[in-house]
Amino acid sequence: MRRTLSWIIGLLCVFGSVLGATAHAADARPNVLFIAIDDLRDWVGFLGDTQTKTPNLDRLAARGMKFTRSYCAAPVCNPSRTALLTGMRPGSTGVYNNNIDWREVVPDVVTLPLHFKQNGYFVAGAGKITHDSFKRRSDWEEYLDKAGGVKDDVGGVDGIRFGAIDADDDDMPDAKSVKYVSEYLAKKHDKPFFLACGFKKPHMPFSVPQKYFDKFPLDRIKLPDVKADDLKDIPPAGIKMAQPDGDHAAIMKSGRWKEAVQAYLATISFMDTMLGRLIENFDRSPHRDNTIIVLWSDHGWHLGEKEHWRKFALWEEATRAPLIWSVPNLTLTGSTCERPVDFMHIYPTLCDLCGLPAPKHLQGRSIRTLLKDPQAEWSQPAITTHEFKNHAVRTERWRFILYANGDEELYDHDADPHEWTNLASDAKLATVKSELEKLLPTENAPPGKKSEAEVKVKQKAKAKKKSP
Ligand SMILES: [Ca+2]
Ligand SMILES: [Ca+2]
Repeated sequence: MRRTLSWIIGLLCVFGSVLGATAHAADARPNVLFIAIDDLRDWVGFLGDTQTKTPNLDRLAARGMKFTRSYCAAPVCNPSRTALLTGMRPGSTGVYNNNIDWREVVPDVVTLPLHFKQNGYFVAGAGKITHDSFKRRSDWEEYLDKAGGVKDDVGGVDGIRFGAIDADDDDMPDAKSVKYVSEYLAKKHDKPFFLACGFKKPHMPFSVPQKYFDKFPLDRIKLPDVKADDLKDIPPAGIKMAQPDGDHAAIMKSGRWKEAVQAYLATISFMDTMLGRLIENFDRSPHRDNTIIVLWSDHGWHLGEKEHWRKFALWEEATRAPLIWSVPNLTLTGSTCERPVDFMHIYPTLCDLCGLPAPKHLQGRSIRTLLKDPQAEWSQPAITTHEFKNHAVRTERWRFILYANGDEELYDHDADPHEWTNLASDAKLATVKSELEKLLPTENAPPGKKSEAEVKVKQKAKAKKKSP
């Protein structure tokens, strides 16, 4: 009898501790602060740019791990964000541009925030996380839907919009997003959270209060390094992406290149200031020691390199985008990882770090080993896709671009960090090229149906431009 009793008590104890451990483990899961930035290229101090002013990004990079070779999956807002948030590449979904509604193409996909919600996290966000036209509110428990705004389209050169505005920091949508997220951070919570803060700047218009322009006097602005005949060795498919007769021709004609560069720098500085507010509030919060921070920008930006402006291309300027990870008890302070990564890793890595199962449809891999040891073995390249069947692959040394029509570009970053000399026709590099080609995605889904709402928005904008 006594033995039976002690056996029962023993069993109860085991049961109790299992239950207790489960409850305890659930409580101990880390929170996630997910920070998305719109159109921020590699003009940040922590990647070596000396003209930009990004003290807060630099400080955040210094507390965790910065990546020197981080690339978007697509150099356009909607396909980049769709790939990151669904875990599927553009070639798998057919979401190649801003006019394709991912919600219609992959309606049942479990996105990153939805996955966290389904696994017991409180999931909330503010600002731009998905492309603005294609929000899916049901993925979130709470979302700051309307951050309001100021009239900020004050001029520019054709499609390149920039100019100082008469506004206070607090009037800007990014300030409202930061406030919303900070208020959540200030409180204690029963459940772990996944909290997203999507900055809208430095996306165009490059329009922020005058004080940010004043930090960059026009007579001291340094234009990007460009090679005058850089397009000479670029095949027709590349020229078509560069569109030298478009934005660049207009900027050159206007004589306002330096002003545009100044405005982009001012807009980055504004965004950095807002990030500073967020991190300051985070550090004061009760969550600072148990929260993973991941910060990424959805793609890069050209400001005249290859006579190209904006994103929409497969070169370094359009595809390289800042990436920072800060993971408690994992990333070393001030560490740097030089392995090439694209943003397909973010979804599986967050699952891995938070103890969530990784959904089967995810195409990237967790980078936990790199977060622990930035020099760890890593065989994956970074891959970027722009429009149907145009791909770029980036390894530590090379960039290889293969366009849908078979045109090619090959750059050796050891010798040519600006990608000025296309080596694709160099017979000595034929093997290098074919090895790189093997790394490209083989799946090339036809483009998804264009969203009617987006087509209408475009038509309206066109009509507006034509009328005086
Ligand atoms: Ca963007
Ligand atoms: Ca060239």
